[in-house]
Amino acid sequence: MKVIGIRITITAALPYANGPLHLGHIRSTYLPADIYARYQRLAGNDAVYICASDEHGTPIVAAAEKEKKKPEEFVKYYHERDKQEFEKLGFSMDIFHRTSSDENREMAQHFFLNLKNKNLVYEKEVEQAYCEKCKRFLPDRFVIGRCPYCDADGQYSDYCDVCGKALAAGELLEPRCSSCGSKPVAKKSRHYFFKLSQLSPKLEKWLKGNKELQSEVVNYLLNWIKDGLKDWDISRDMKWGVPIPGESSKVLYVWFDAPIGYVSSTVAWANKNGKNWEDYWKRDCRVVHFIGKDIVYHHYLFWSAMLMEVGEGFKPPDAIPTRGYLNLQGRKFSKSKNWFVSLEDYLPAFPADYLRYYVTTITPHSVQDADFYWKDFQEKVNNELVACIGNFIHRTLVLINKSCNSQIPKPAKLDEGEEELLRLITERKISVGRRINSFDLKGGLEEINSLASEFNRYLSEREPWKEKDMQKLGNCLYMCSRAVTALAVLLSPYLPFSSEKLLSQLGIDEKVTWEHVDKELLTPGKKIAAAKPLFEKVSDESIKKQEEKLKK
Ligand code: B3M
Ligand code: ZN
Repeated sequence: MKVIGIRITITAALPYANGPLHLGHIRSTYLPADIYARYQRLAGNDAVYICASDEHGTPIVAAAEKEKKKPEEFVKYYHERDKQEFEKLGFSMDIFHRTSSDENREMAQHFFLNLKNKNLVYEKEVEQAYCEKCKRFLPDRFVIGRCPYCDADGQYSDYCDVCGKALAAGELLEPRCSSCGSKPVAKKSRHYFFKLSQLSPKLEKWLKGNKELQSEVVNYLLNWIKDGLKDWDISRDMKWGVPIPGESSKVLYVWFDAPIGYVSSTVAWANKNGKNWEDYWKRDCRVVHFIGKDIVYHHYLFWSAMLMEVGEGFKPPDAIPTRGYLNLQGRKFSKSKNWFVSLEDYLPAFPADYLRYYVTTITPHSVQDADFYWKDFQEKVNNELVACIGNFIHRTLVLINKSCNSQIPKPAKLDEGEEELLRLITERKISVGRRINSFDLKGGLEEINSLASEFNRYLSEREPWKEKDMQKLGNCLYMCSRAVTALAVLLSPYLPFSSEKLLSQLGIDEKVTWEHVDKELLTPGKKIAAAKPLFEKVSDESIKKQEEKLKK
Protein backbone atom coordinates (compact mmCIF):
# COMPACT_ATOMS: atom_id res chain seq x y z
CA MET A 1 0.00 0.00 0.00
CA LYS A 2 1.36 3.40 -0.91
CA VAL A 3 1.06 5.81 1.95
CA ILE A 4 -0.07 9.20 0.75
CA GLY A 5 1.96 11.70 2.68
CA ILE A 6 1.25 15.20 3.81
CA ARG A 7 3.12 18.32 2.79
CA ILE A 8 5.37 19.69 5.48
CA THR A 9 7.40 22.86 5.21
CA ILE A 10 10.22 22.71 7.70
CA THR A 11 12.33 25.76 8.35
CA ALA A 12 15.34 26.41 10.54
CA ALA A 13 16.10 29.93 11.81
CA LEU A 14 18.21 31.73 9.26
CA PRO A 15 21.80 32.12 10.41
CA TYR A 16 23.15 35.67 10.29
CA ALA A 17 25.85 35.78 7.66
CA ASN A 18 28.16 37.60 10.04
CA GLY A 19 30.30 34.94 11.65
CA PRO A 20 30.98 31.22 11.81
CA LEU A 21 28.22 28.81 12.83
CA HIS A 22 27.83 28.21 16.48
CA LEU A 23 27.44 24.79 18.10
CA GLY A 24 24.54 26.23 20.09
CA HIS A 25 22.56 26.91 16.92
CA ILE A 26 23.39 23.48 15.56
CA ARG A 27 21.92 21.95 18.68
CA SER A 28 18.84 24.11 19.05
CA THR A 29 17.88 24.44 15.44
CA TYR A 30 19.64 22.92 12.46
CA LEU A 31 20.15 19.39 13.74
CA PRO A 32 16.64 18.92 15.18
CA ALA A 33 15.15 20.29 11.96
CA ASP A 34 17.29 17.91 9.95
CA ILE A 35 16.37 14.81 11.94
CA TYR A 36 12.72 15.77 11.68
CA ALA A 37 12.96 16.45 7.93
CA ARG A 38 14.83 13.24 7.20
CA TYR A 39 12.28 11.24 9.12
CA GLN A 40 9.33 12.89 7.35
CA ARG A 41 10.80 12.10 3.96
CA LEU A 42 11.39 8.47 4.97
CA ALA A 43 7.84 8.27 6.26
CA GLY A 44 6.58 9.18 2.81
CA ASN A 45 5.67 12.79 3.48
CA ASP A 46 6.33 15.58 1.03
CA ALA A 47 8.71 17.44 3.33
CA VAL A 48 10.92 20.36 2.34
CA TYR A 49 13.65 21.68 4.57
CA ILE A 50 14.09 25.40 3.92
CA CYS A 51 16.87 27.65 5.12
CA ALA A 52 18.79 30.74 4.00
CA SER A 53 21.42 33.19 5.13
CA ASP A 54 20.03 36.17 7.01
CA GLU A 55 21.95 38.91 5.26
CA HIS A 56 20.43 42.24 6.24
CA GLY A 57 20.38 44.41 9.32
CA THR A 58 22.94 46.11 11.49
CA PRO A 59 24.53 42.82 12.64
CA ILE A 60 25.80 42.48 9.09
CA VAL A 61 26.66 46.09 8.41
CA ALA A 62 28.52 46.46 11.69
CA ALA A 63 30.54 43.29 11.14
CA ALA A 64 31.32 44.20 7.53
CA GLU A 65 32.47 47.66 8.59
CA LYS A 66 34.86 46.14 11.05
CA GLU A 67 36.50 44.19 8.26
CA LYS A 68 36.35 47.18 5.91
CA LYS A 69 34.25 45.23 3.45
CA LYS A 70 31.05 45.97 1.58
CA PRO A 71 28.08 44.13 3.07
CA GLU A 72 27.52 42.29 -0.24
CA GLU A 73 31.01 40.93 -0.25
CA PHE A 74 30.95 40.14 3.42
CA VAL A 75 27.72 38.11 3.42
CA LYS A 76 28.76 36.13 0.38
CA TYR A 77 31.70 34.73 2.28
CA TYR A 78 29.61 33.52 5.23
CA HIS A 79 26.83 32.28 3.02
CA GLU A 80 29.26 29.96 1.22
CA ARG A 81 30.96 28.95 4.39
CA ASP A 82 27.75 28.11 6.27
CA LYS A 83 26.52 26.17 3.30
CA GLN A 84 29.63 24.02 3.27
CA GLU A 85 29.56 23.40 7.00
CA PHE A 86 25.89 22.43 6.86
CA GLU A 87 26.73 19.91 4.16
CA LYS A 88 29.57 18.46 6.19
CA LEU A 89 27.18 17.92 9.08
CA GLY A 90 24.76 16.14 6.78
CA PHE A 91 22.02 18.77 7.01
CA SER A 92 19.66 17.96 4.18
CA MET A 93 18.29 21.40 3.38
CA ASP A 94 16.42 21.39 0.10
CA ILE A 95 17.57 24.94 -0.39
CA PHE A 96 19.94 27.24 1.41
CA HIS A 97 19.00 30.57 -0.05
CA ARG A 98 19.70 34.22 0.81
CA THR A 99 17.58 37.06 2.12
CA SER A 100 19.36 39.50 -0.19
CA SER A 101 17.86 37.59 -3.13
CA ASP A 102 15.36 39.04 -5.61
CA GLU A 103 12.73 36.59 -4.39
CA ASN A 104 13.04 37.91 -0.88
CA ARG A 105 13.01 41.56 -1.86
CA GLU A 106 9.84 40.99 -3.88
CA MET A 107 8.10 38.94 -1.21
CA ALA A 108 9.02 41.35 1.60
CA GLN A 109 7.81 44.36 -0.36
CA HIS A 110 4.64 42.45 -1.14
CA PHE A 111 4.00 41.72 2.55
CA PHE A 112 4.70 45.36 3.40
CA LEU A 113 2.31 46.77 0.80
CA ASN A 114 -0.34 44.21 1.65
CA LEU A 115 -0.29 45.11 5.34
CA LYS A 116 -0.14 48.81 4.54
CA ASN A 117 -3.19 48.54 2.29
CA LYS A 118 -4.99 46.89 5.16
CA ASN A 119 -4.16 49.86 7.34
CA LEU A 120 -2.03 47.74 9.56
CA VAL A 121 1.05 49.79 8.79
CA TYR A 122 1.16 53.51 9.51
CA GLU A 123 3.77 56.26 9.44
CA LYS A 124 4.85 58.21 12.46
CA GLU A 125 7.53 60.75 13.24
CA VAL A 126 9.82 59.39 15.96
CA GLU A 127 13.01 60.36 17.69
CA GLN A 128 15.89 58.16 16.67
CA ALA A 129 19.36 57.85 18.00
CA TYR A 130 21.78 59.68 15.73
CA CYS A 131 25.54 59.84 15.98
CA GLU A 132 26.87 63.25 15.13
CA LYS A 133 30.38 62.01 14.86
CA CYS A 134 29.56 59.12 12.51
CA LYS A 135 26.86 61.21 10.80
CA ARG A 136 24.23 58.56 10.72
CA PHE A 137 21.17 57.18 12.42
CA LEU A 138 21.97 54.43 14.85
CA PRO A 139 19.38 51.69 14.67
CA ASP A 140 19.50 48.43 16.61
CA ARG A 141 23.01 47.11 17.04
CA PHE A 142 24.60 50.47 16.37
CA VAL A 143 23.62 51.42 19.90
CA ILE A 144 24.72 49.68 23.09
CA GLY A 145 23.37 50.33 26.57
CA ARG A 146 21.46 49.04 29.59
CA CYS A 147 18.19 47.10 29.38
CA PRO A 148 15.30 48.99 31.00
CA TYR A 149 13.58 45.74 32.01
CA CYS A 150 16.32 43.65 33.59
CA ASP A 151 19.14 46.17 33.95
CA ALA A 152 21.67 44.10 31.99
CA ASP A 153 24.40 46.25 30.46
CA GLY A 154 26.01 45.80 27.05
CA GLN A 155 22.69 45.19 25.26
CA TYR A 156 21.76 46.29 21.75
CA SER A 157 18.95 48.75 21.34
CA ASP A 158 16.47 46.36 19.67
CA TYR A 159 16.79 43.31 21.85
CA CYS A 160 17.95 42.28 25.30
CA ASP A 161 19.93 39.10 25.25
CA VAL A 162 19.49 38.56 28.96
CA CYS A 163 15.74 38.85 29.51
CA GLY A 164 14.71 38.17 25.90
CA LYS A 165 12.60 41.29 25.42
CA ALA A 166 12.39 43.03 22.07
CA LEU A 167 13.09 46.71 22.71
CA ALA A 168 11.68 49.74 20.95
CA ALA A 169 13.81 52.69 19.85
CA GLY A 170 14.71 54.99 22.74
CA GLU A 171 14.03 52.45 25.46
CA LEU A 172 17.63 51.47 26.10
CA LEU A 173 19.30 53.28 29.01
CA GLU A 174 22.70 55.01 28.84
CA PRO A 175 22.97 54.57 25.08
CA ARG A 176 26.27 54.90 23.22
CA CYS A 177 27.31 54.53 19.59
CA SER A 178 28.70 51.04 19.07
CA SER A 179 31.21 52.22 16.57
CA CYS A 180 32.68 55.37 18.19
CA GLY A 181 31.31 55.29 21.73
CA SER A 182 29.82 58.77 21.68
CA LYS A 183 26.48 59.54 23.18
CA PRO A 184 23.90 59.66 20.43
CA VAL A 185 21.58 62.64 20.05
CA ALA A 186 17.88 62.32 19.29
CA LYS A 187 16.88 63.25 15.79
CA LYS A 188 13.46 63.11 14.20
CA SER A 189 12.72 60.62 11.50
CA ARG A 190 9.57 59.27 9.89
CA HIS A 191 9.14 55.54 10.48
CA TYR A 192 6.70 52.82 9.54
CA PHE A 193 4.93 50.89 12.28
CA PHE A 194 3.05 47.60 12.25
CA LYS A 195 -0.04 47.70 14.49
CA LEU A 196 0.95 44.83 16.69
CA SER A 197 -0.79 46.34 19.73
CA GLN A 198 -4.25 45.79 18.31
CA LEU A 199 -3.48 42.17 17.48
CA SER A 200 -2.97 41.06 21.08
CA PRO A 201 -6.39 39.36 21.40
CA LYS A 202 -5.92 37.43 18.18
CA LEU A 203 -2.42 36.34 19.14
CA GLU A 204 -3.58 35.34 22.58
CA LYS A 205 -6.37 33.22 21.16
CA TRP A 206 -3.99 31.50 18.78
CA LEU A 207 -1.35 30.90 21.48
CA LYS A 208 -3.94 29.34 23.75
CA GLY A 209 -5.61 27.34 21.01
CA ASN A 210 -2.64 25.80 19.24
CA LYS A 211 -1.85 22.72 21.33
CA GLU A 212 1.31 21.99 19.40
CA LEU A 213 3.07 25.03 20.84
CA GLN A 214 5.20 24.37 23.93
CA SER A 215 3.26 25.45 26.99
CA GLU A 216 6.41 26.68 28.75
CA VAL A 217 6.92 29.17 25.93
CA VAL A 218 3.26 30.09 25.58
CA ASN A 219 3.06 30.91 29.27
CA TYR A 220 5.73 33.49 29.18
CA LEU A 221 4.44 34.97 25.97
CA LEU A 222 1.02 35.37 27.56
CA ASN A 223 2.69 37.40 30.28
CA TRP A 224 4.18 39.72 27.71
CA ILE A 225 0.82 40.08 26.04
CA LYS A 226 -0.79 40.86 29.37
CA ASP A 227 1.61 43.78 29.75
CA GLY A 228 0.43 44.98 26.34
CA LEU A 229 2.25 44.72 23.03
CA LYS A 230 3.72 47.82 21.44
CA ASP A 231 3.40 48.68 17.78
CA TRP A 232 6.41 47.45 15.94
CA ASP A 233 8.83 49.77 14.12
CA ILE A 234 9.54 48.02 10.83
CA SER A 235 11.63 50.64 9.00
CA ARG A 236 15.23 51.75 9.32
CA ASP A 237 17.17 54.72 8.02
CA MET A 238 19.93 52.91 6.26
CA LYS A 239 20.91 51.64 2.84
CA TRP A 240 21.51 47.92 3.32
CA GLY A 241 18.26 45.97 3.31
CA VAL A 242 15.01 45.62 1.40
CA PRO A 243 14.09 49.09 0.12
CA ILE A 244 10.73 50.35 1.29
CA PRO A 245 8.58 51.02 -1.77
CA GLY A 246 8.40 54.74 -2.46
CA GLU A 247 11.28 55.67 -0.13
CA SER A 248 14.83 56.52 -1.08
CA SER A 249 16.78 56.00 2.13
CA LYS A 250 14.67 53.63 4.19
CA VAL A 251 14.76 49.87 4.31
CA LEU A 252 12.66 47.28 6.09
CA TYR A 253 13.84 46.22 9.53
CA VAL A 254 15.81 42.98 9.21
CA TRP A 255 13.30 41.15 11.43
CA PHE A 256 10.57 42.04 8.96
CA ASP A 257 12.25 40.53 5.93
CA ALA A 258 14.13 37.66 7.62
CA PRO A 259 11.17 35.34 8.35
CA ILE A 260 9.74 36.23 4.96
CA GLY A 261 12.95 34.56 3.83
CA TYR A 262 11.31 31.26 4.75
CA VAL A 263 8.63 31.93 2.15
CA SER A 264 10.83 33.47 -0.52
CA SER A 265 13.32 30.61 -0.25
CA THR A 266 10.44 28.21 -0.78
CA VAL A 267 9.57 30.21 -3.90
CA ALA A 268 13.13 29.85 -5.17
CA TRP A 269 13.13 26.13 -4.41
CA ALA A 270 9.73 25.59 -6.03
CA ASN A 271 10.73 27.46 -9.19
CA LYS A 272 13.81 25.30 -9.54
CA ASN A 273 11.91 22.09 -8.98
CA GLY A 274 8.72 22.61 -10.92
CA LYS A 275 6.55 22.94 -7.81
CA ASN A 276 3.99 25.47 -6.69
CA TRP A 277 5.28 27.25 -3.59
CA GLU A 278 1.78 28.11 -2.43
CA ASP A 279 1.11 24.42 -1.84
CA TYR A 280 3.76 24.59 0.85
CA TRP A 281 2.41 27.63 2.68
CA LYS A 282 -1.26 28.06 2.02
CA ARG A 283 -3.05 24.90 1.10
CA ASP A 284 -3.21 21.64 3.06
CA CYS A 285 0.22 21.66 4.58
CA ARG A 286 2.01 21.91 7.86
CA VAL A 287 4.47 24.73 8.53
CA VAL A 288 7.02 23.99 11.22
CA HIS A 289 9.67 26.49 12.34
CA PHE A 290 12.64 25.24 14.36
CA ILE A 291 14.18 28.00 16.46
CA GLY A 292 16.28 28.74 19.53
CA LYS A 293 14.69 30.41 22.53
CA ASP A 294 16.46 33.72 21.85
CA ILE A 295 14.08 34.41 18.97
CA VAL A 296 10.77 33.42 20.54
CA TYR A 297 9.37 36.95 20.48
CA HIS A 298 10.09 37.37 16.79
CA HIS A 299 8.50 34.11 15.72
CA TYR A 300 5.55 33.63 18.03
CA LEU A 301 4.48 37.28 17.99
CA PHE A 302 5.87 39.32 15.08
CA TRP A 303 5.95 36.64 12.45
CA SER A 304 2.77 34.85 13.46
CA ALA A 305 0.92 38.17 13.49
CA MET A 306 2.21 38.98 10.01
CA LEU A 307 1.07 35.62 8.72
CA MET A 308 -2.34 35.97 10.32
CA GLU A 309 -2.94 39.41 8.88
CA VAL A 310 -1.48 39.15 5.41
CA GLY A 311 -4.34 36.88 4.33
CA GLU A 312 -4.15 35.46 0.81
CA GLY A 313 -4.34 31.97 2.26
CA PHE A 314 -1.36 32.28 4.60
CA LYS A 315 -1.90 30.92 8.11
CA PRO A 316 0.03 31.06 11.37
CA PRO A 317 2.63 28.32 11.95
CA ASP A 318 1.50 24.86 12.99
CA ALA A 319 4.45 24.30 15.30
CA ILE A 320 7.49 26.25 16.47
CA PRO A 321 9.75 23.74 18.22
CA THR A 322 11.93 25.88 20.47
CA ARG A 323 15.08 24.85 22.27
CA GLY A 324 17.43 26.36 24.80
CA TYR A 325 21.03 27.52 24.87
CA LEU A 326 24.15 25.41 24.93
CA ASN A 327 26.98 26.00 27.35
CA LEU A 328 30.47 24.66 27.05
CA GLN A 329 31.80 22.77 30.07
CA GLY A 330 29.79 24.84 32.50
CA ARG A 331 30.42 28.25 30.96
CA LYS A 332 28.90 30.35 28.24
CA PHE A 333 30.44 29.95 24.78
CA SER A 334 32.61 32.98 24.15
CA LYS A 335 34.68 33.55 21.10
CA SER A 336 36.63 36.41 22.63
CA LYS A 337 37.54 34.38 25.72
CA ASN A 338 38.47 31.42 23.52
CA TRP A 339 35.81 29.33 25.22
CA PHE A 340 34.53 28.03 21.99
CA VAL A 341 34.23 24.96 19.75
CA SER A 342 33.96 25.81 16.10
CA LEU A 343 33.14 23.37 13.34
CA GLU A 344 36.60 24.09 12.02
CA ASP A 345 37.91 22.52 15.24
CA TYR A 346 35.42 19.71 15.39
CA LEU A 347 35.12 18.39 11.86
CA PRO A 348 38.73 17.36 11.20
CA ALA A 349 38.85 15.62 14.59
CA PHE A 350 35.68 13.50 14.71
CA PRO A 351 32.94 12.23 12.40
CA ALA A 352 29.88 14.45 11.98
CA ASP A 353 27.64 11.61 13.17
CA TYR A 354 29.30 11.61 16.61
CA LEU A 355 28.33 15.23 17.07
CA ARG A 356 24.82 14.51 15.81
CA TYR A 357 24.58 11.62 18.25
CA TYR A 358 25.91 13.38 21.30
CA VAL A 359 24.06 16.60 20.75
CA THR A 360 20.78 14.71 20.37
CA THR A 361 21.34 12.92 23.66
CA ILE A 362 21.57 16.27 25.46
CA THR A 363 18.65 17.95 23.72
CA PRO A 364 15.16 17.36 25.06
CA HIS A 365 12.16 19.00 23.42
CA SER A 366 12.18 21.98 25.75
CA VAL A 367 13.78 25.36 26.30
CA GLN A 368 16.07 23.88 28.92
CA ASP A 369 19.72 24.80 28.46
CA ALA A 370 22.34 22.10 28.10
CA ASP A 371 26.03 21.69 28.51
CA PHE A 372 28.58 20.37 26.05
CA TYR A 373 31.33 18.47 27.85
CA TRP A 374 34.12 16.85 25.87
CA LYS A 375 34.32 14.05 28.45
CA ASP A 376 30.61 13.43 28.20
CA PHE A 377 30.89 13.43 24.40
CA GLN A 378 33.54 10.74 24.66
CA GLU A 379 31.54 8.68 27.13
CA LYS A 380 28.31 8.80 25.18
CA VAL A 381 30.04 7.89 21.94
CA ASN A 382 32.14 5.11 23.48
CA ASN A 383 29.57 3.56 25.81
CA GLU A 384 26.46 3.89 23.74
CA LEU A 385 27.29 4.29 20.09
CA VAL A 386 30.38 2.09 19.97
CA ALA A 387 29.78 -0.39 22.79
CA CYS A 388 26.09 -0.95 22.27
CA ILE A 389 24.90 -0.17 18.75
CA GLY A 390 28.19 -0.54 16.91
CA ASN A 391 29.23 -3.63 18.79
CA PHE A 392 25.96 -5.41 18.20
CA ILE A 393 26.03 -4.72 14.47
CA HIS A 394 29.66 -5.72 14.16
CA ARG A 395 29.32 -8.95 16.16
CA THR A 396 26.35 -9.96 14.05
CA LEU A 397 28.03 -9.33 10.74
CA VAL A 398 31.28 -11.01 11.75
CA LEU A 399 29.37 -14.09 12.89
CA ILE A 400 27.47 -14.24 9.61
CA ASN A 401 30.79 -13.92 7.79
CA LYS A 402 32.36 -16.70 9.82
CA SER A 403 29.62 -19.20 10.57
CA CYS A 404 27.34 -18.79 7.58
CA ASN A 405 29.80 -18.22 4.83
CA SER A 406 28.66 -14.58 4.71
CA GLN A 407 25.15 -15.59 3.73
CA ILE A 408 22.01 -14.55 5.55
CA PRO A 409 20.72 -17.78 7.11
CA LYS A 410 17.25 -19.12 6.46
CA PRO A 411 15.22 -19.23 9.64
CA ALA A 412 13.07 -22.17 10.67
CA LYS A 413 10.30 -21.88 13.23
CA LEU A 414 11.20 -19.06 15.56
CA ASP A 415 10.68 -19.53 19.26
CA GLU A 416 8.40 -17.34 21.30
CA GLY A 417 11.15 -15.04 22.51
CA GLU A 418 12.22 -14.48 18.93
CA GLU A 419 8.70 -13.75 17.73
CA GLU A 420 8.50 -11.28 20.57
CA LEU A 421 11.70 -9.59 19.44
CA LEU A 422 10.37 -9.21 15.92
CA ARG A 423 7.28 -7.59 17.35
CA LEU A 424 9.51 -5.26 19.31
CA ILE A 425 11.06 -4.03 16.06
CA THR A 426 7.60 -3.19 14.73
CA GLU A 427 6.69 -1.44 17.96
CA ARG A 428 9.82 0.66 17.78
CA LYS A 429 9.13 1.60 14.18
CA ILE A 430 5.87 3.09 15.39
CA SER A 431 7.04 4.59 18.65
CA VAL A 432 10.24 6.16 17.35
CA GLY A 433 8.21 7.67 14.51
CA ARG A 434 5.73 9.04 17.01
CA ARG A 435 8.45 10.55 19.11
CA ILE A 436 10.06 12.27 16.15
CA ASN A 437 6.67 13.53 14.99
CA SER A 438 6.16 15.15 18.35
CA PHE A 439 9.70 16.60 18.30
CA ASP A 440 10.99 14.31 21.05
CA LEU A 441 14.10 13.41 19.09
CA LYS A 442 16.08 12.49 22.17
CA GLY A 443 13.39 10.06 23.27
CA GLY A 444 13.37 8.49 19.81
CA LEU A 445 17.10 7.91 19.96
CA GLU A 446 16.80 6.36 23.42
CA GLU A 447 14.26 3.89 22.11
CA ILE A 448 16.60 2.93 19.30
CA ASN A 449 19.37 2.41 21.82
CA SER A 450 17.22 0.20 23.96
CA LEU A 451 16.29 -1.89 20.93
CA ALA A 452 19.98 -2.43 20.26
CA SER A 453 20.47 -3.38 23.93
CA GLU A 454 17.69 -5.96 23.77
CA PHE A 455 19.32 -7.59 20.78
CA ASN A 456 22.75 -7.37 22.33
CA ARG A 457 21.38 -9.25 25.30
CA TYR A 458 19.72 -11.83 23.05
CA LEU A 459 22.94 -12.38 21.14
CA SER A 460 24.97 -12.78 24.31
CA GLU A 461 22.48 -15.19 25.83
CA ARG A 462 22.22 -17.38 22.76
CA GLU A 463 25.98 -17.54 22.29
CA PRO A 464 25.73 -18.53 18.64
CA TRP A 465 29.54 -18.86 18.50
CA LYS A 466 29.17 -21.98 20.68
CA GLU A 467 26.04 -23.28 19.00
CA LYS A 468 26.30 -26.75 17.43
CA ASP A 469 22.71 -26.89 16.20
CA MET A 470 22.93 -25.21 12.79
CA GLN A 471 19.25 -24.35 12.73
CA LYS A 472 19.34 -22.61 16.08
CA LEU A 473 22.44 -20.76 14.99
CA GLY A 474 20.72 -19.77 11.75
CA ASN A 475 17.64 -18.53 13.57
CA CYS A 476 19.69 -16.43 15.91
CA LEU A 477 21.76 -14.78 13.21
CA TYR A 478 18.75 -14.26 11.01
CA MET A 479 17.05 -12.48 13.90
CA CYS A 480 20.11 -10.33 14.44
CA SER A 481 20.28 -9.48 10.75
CA ARG A 482 16.72 -8.19 11.03
CA ALA A 483 17.77 -5.99 13.93
CA VAL A 484 20.80 -4.73 11.99
CA THR A 485 18.68 -3.56 9.08
CA ALA A 486 16.08 -2.15 11.45
CA LEU A 487 18.82 -0.12 13.13
CA ALA A 488 20.17 1.04 9.78
CA VAL A 489 16.78 2.55 8.94
CA LEU A 490 15.86 3.80 12.41
CA LEU A 491 19.18 5.56 12.76
CA SER A 492 19.21 7.16 9.36
CA PRO A 493 17.50 10.43 10.37
CA TYR A 494 19.96 10.74 13.25
CA LEU A 495 23.17 9.36 11.80
CA PRO A 496 22.80 9.61 8.04
CA PHE A 497 26.45 8.98 7.21
CA SER A 498 26.72 5.82 9.29
CA SER A 499 23.38 4.52 8.15
CA GLU A 500 24.34 4.97 4.53
CA LYS A 501 27.67 3.28 5.12
CA LEU A 502 25.99 0.33 6.77
CA LEU A 503 23.36 -0.08 4.07
CA SER A 504 26.01 -0.01 1.40
CA GLN A 505 28.16 -2.55 3.30
CA LEU A 506 25.12 -4.78 3.36
CA GLY A 507 24.63 -4.33 -0.36
CA ILE A 508 21.18 -2.80 0.09
CA ASP A 509 20.84 -0.35 -2.74
CA GLU A 510 17.11 0.09 -2.94
CA LYS A 511 15.81 3.36 -1.57
CA VAL A 512 14.77 2.60 1.98
CA THR A 513 11.71 4.06 3.67
CA TRP A 514 10.51 4.01 7.26
CA GLU A 515 8.30 1.05 6.35
CA HIS A 516 11.46 -0.98 5.86
CA VAL A 517 12.28 -0.87 9.56
CA ASP A 518 10.48 -4.17 10.17
CA LYS A 519 10.79 -5.65 6.69
CA GLU A 520 13.21 -8.32 5.58
CA LEU A 521 15.71 -6.10 3.80
CA LEU A 522 18.23 -8.94 3.65
CA THR A 523 16.64 -12.09 2.30
CA PRO A 524 18.02 -15.47 3.35
CA GLY A 525 20.76 -16.60 1.04
CA LYS A 526 21.95 -13.08 0.31
CA LYS A 527 25.68 -12.63 0.63
CA ILE A 528 27.12 -9.77 2.60
CA ALA A 529 30.58 -8.24 2.46
CA ALA A 530 33.25 -8.64 5.13
CA ALA A 531 32.23 -6.67 8.21
CA LYS A 532 33.94 -3.37 8.90
CA PRO A 533 33.35 -1.58 12.18
CA LEU A 534 31.03 1.39 11.77
CA PHE A 535 32.24 3.39 14.73
CA GLU A 536 35.54 3.82 16.48
CA LYS A 537 36.22 4.69 20.07
CA VAL A 538 37.09 8.27 20.86
CA SER A 539 40.52 8.18 22.45
CA ASP A 540 41.56 9.96 25.63
CA GLU A 541 44.28 11.81 23.72
CA SER A 542 41.90 13.24 21.17
CA ILE A 543 39.66 14.55 23.94
CA LYS A 544 42.61 15.98 25.81
CA LYS A 545 43.66 17.82 22.68
CA GLN A 546 40.26 19.50 22.45
CA GLU A 547 40.23 20.36 26.12
CA GLU A 548 43.67 21.86 25.90
CA LYS A 549 42.63 24.08 23.02
CA LEU A 550 40.14 25.67 25.39
CA LYS A 551 42.71 26.41 28.03
CA LYS A 552 45.03 28.39 25.79
N1 B3M B 1 19.31 35.57 12.10
C1 B3M B 1 18.89 35.51 14.51
C2 B3M B 1 19.58 34.30 14.97
O1 B3M B 1 20.29 33.68 14.21
C3 B3M B 1 18.32 35.54 13.15
C4 B3M B 1 17.29 34.49 12.90
C5 B3M B 1 16.39 34.85 11.79
S1 B3M B 1 15.12 33.71 11.63
C6 B3M B 1 14.04 34.38 10.55
O2 B3M B 1 19.40 34.01 16.12
ZN1 ZN C 1 29.38 57.12 16.38
